[in-house]
Amino acid sequence: AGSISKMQAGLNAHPSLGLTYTYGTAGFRTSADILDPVMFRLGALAALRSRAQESLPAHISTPQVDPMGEMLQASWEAHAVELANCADEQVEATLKSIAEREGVDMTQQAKVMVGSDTRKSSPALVQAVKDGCLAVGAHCEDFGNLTTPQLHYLVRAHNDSSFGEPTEAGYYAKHAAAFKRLLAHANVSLPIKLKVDCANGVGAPKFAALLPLLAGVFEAELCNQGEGPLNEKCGADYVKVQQGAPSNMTFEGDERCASFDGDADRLVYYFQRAGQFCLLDGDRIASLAAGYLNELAAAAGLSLDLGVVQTAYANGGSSNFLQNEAKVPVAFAKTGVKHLHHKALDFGVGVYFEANGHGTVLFNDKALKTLEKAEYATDSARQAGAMLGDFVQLINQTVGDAISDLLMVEAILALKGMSTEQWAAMYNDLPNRQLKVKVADRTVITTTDAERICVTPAGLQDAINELVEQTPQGRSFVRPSGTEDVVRVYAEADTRENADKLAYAVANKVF
Ligand code: NG1
Repeated sequence: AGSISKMQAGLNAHPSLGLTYTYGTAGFRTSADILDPVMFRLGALAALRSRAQESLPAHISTPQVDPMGEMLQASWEAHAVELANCADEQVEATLKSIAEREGVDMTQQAKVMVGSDTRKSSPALVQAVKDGCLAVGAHCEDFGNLTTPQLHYLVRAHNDSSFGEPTEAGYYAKHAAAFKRLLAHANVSLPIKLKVDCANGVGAPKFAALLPLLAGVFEAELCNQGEGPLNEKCGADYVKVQQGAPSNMTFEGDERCASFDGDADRLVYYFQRAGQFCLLDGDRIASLAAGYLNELAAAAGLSLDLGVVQTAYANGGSSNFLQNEAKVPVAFAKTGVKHLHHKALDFGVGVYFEANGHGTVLFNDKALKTLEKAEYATDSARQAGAMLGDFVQLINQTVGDAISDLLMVEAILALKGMSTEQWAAMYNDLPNRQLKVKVADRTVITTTDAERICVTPAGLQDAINELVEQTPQGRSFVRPSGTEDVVRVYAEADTRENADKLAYAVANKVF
């Protein structure tokens, strides 16, 4: 009876608004004003998820996360949708039915870890999650403000002590130590200096908290630290889509700059070349990382089976460079990091990045065993092997992490003695254009082959093919967004003019 009254109290405090919610890419993506009842129910569902894994904590931020710090399993996404959309009177019965279907023992202890960002909506949403946990008798630990990847780290570290100390300080200590061990081998003048646009998000205070641990080795000047609205005219997405600098940031010459996005899971770099803005996106980061980790593996005499996973948005210049020049295998996955993450585990070392800067590098169990058991013939091979081990520590293996990815890029550039200019010269990007098209019902568009081919509506793919054929080095595709009510159009071609022309012509076919 006690738990029933707690549930009823929770439902009274977080009543249904009678709306229908859809699960987008890794979460319910809608206005915070209408998320209160959803977060209450997700609190209860996360407790069940935790119980399903024998008391391993699950966690919630808007993207829901599994106990090993990875994205929520698809079957549980369906449970989340069912629970978010049932009537208040059905919440308890729905939870019970999900528990039965998943074989969850409701008497098991449960723990849910929750984190939030700097938006004003956060405290109320966190309270709703806590009440949801309380309603089903689960313990909820509130970590306060965190970047999304930090919360993934904490969940993983909590469940796997070999991963790191399960505290925010543990996150900083682990990454700073690995970075400094790597930098000890670099022959560059220190400290390394960088300008970082923090998108007015939670990345600003969190990155600032790491910097003292890197004193003397690395310094960053932070911009857009929260003085304006989240992601407004700044942040990784703005910079990538506009192909221009964020506001409130000035830089000169070849000064190296980076942008996080609002929750610090995406990272892009940029600088100026002869007064021209020059973007180094997720494809560049993947190419840099794949090339260097392959060099280290060769120096260590190890065969680690490294490959890159990209999406249809990867610039054709990068795919061509990786496959034909760097001789790295490239696999394609659907948009959304959980698809890339999954595919990356097929490789020993799976480098996955979306062009927008969201990604990481995964070392699968086989590669980790190879590293662990390696016997080295020479000191330099042993050193290369140890450095690979330091990269395993430096890179957040749970999910794309702007802070950890930034340290990886800086370490590689320093170790290679490579300038920003040289990094940009690895290959040339094909000019490209992304457009959003509003349509009455975006679900009429369905795709196949990692979203590169349209299946429906009939005739659309033929129309795209025809336009592409008329365009030198043309490539274009359309797909419904998983996070916004729009259809996205992508086009690339030999010149900016042709890329724009192709994108607008394809967009016209979508209407
Ligand atoms: P949608 O809205 O499905 O295109 C966007 C990004 C994804 C991914 C998700 C989640 C593009 C073209 N799409 O998805 O790559 O990052 O948001 O953040 O950048």
